[in-house]
Amino acid sequence: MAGWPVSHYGPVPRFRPERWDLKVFGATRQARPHSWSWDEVTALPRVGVVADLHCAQGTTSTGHEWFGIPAETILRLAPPAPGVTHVMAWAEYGYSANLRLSDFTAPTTLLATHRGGEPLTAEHGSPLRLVVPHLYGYKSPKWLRGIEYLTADRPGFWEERGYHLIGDVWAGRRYAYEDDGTAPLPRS
Ligand SMILES: Nc1nc2c(c(=O)[nH]1)N[C@H]1C(S)=C(S)[C@@H](COP(=O)(O)O)O[C@H]1N2
Ligand SMILES: [Mo]
Repeated sequence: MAGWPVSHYGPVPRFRPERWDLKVFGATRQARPHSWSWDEVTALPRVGVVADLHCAQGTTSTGHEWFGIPAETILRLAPPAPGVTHVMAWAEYGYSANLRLSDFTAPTTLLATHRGGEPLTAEHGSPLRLVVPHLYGYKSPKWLRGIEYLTADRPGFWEERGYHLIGDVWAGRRYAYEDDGTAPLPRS
């Protein structure tokens, strides 16, 4: 798609609906995992959010009309245990991104199925990707498959490699070393 660069690590997975599920696991209130089939996911109410996508490596693409399930809905359907402070969003092939619970439940955080009125393309995360507009792109996993509830923060894929644990666009924090001291320094 013109004006929308593709950026990710590793191959683009193939979507097989019959083998696909979305799992919520970790510290759930009922101490058991929840899972949804693709049909169940697409039966959930969806909303639109217009937002830009800021890659921490410099490219910004603007004005995406995302359409998807508010992340808050997932929290309501699969409530977290009282001590949950963060989530790890898991994608195909083990890609992951940690988020504060408050970033995950922000009103503009979506589990997106569409962009610009069309289903997501494979390169951009089909069938489902997380969109967290106020954080850098590495916090918006494409090919989303799971949400793990955490009772303590833990670095995800890029965060383990020196990227910032929170990744706030407006604070300009891309790397752990740009921090104010609330996150560990990158390992060398
Ligand atoms: N599964 C997965 N999701 C990912 C990535 C990745 O490597 N793997 N890269 C992230 C990064 S760094 C960015 S900037 C955005 C880019 O999204 P786009 O290719 O749709 O523009 O995807 C994010 N989601
Ligand atoms: Mo990125």
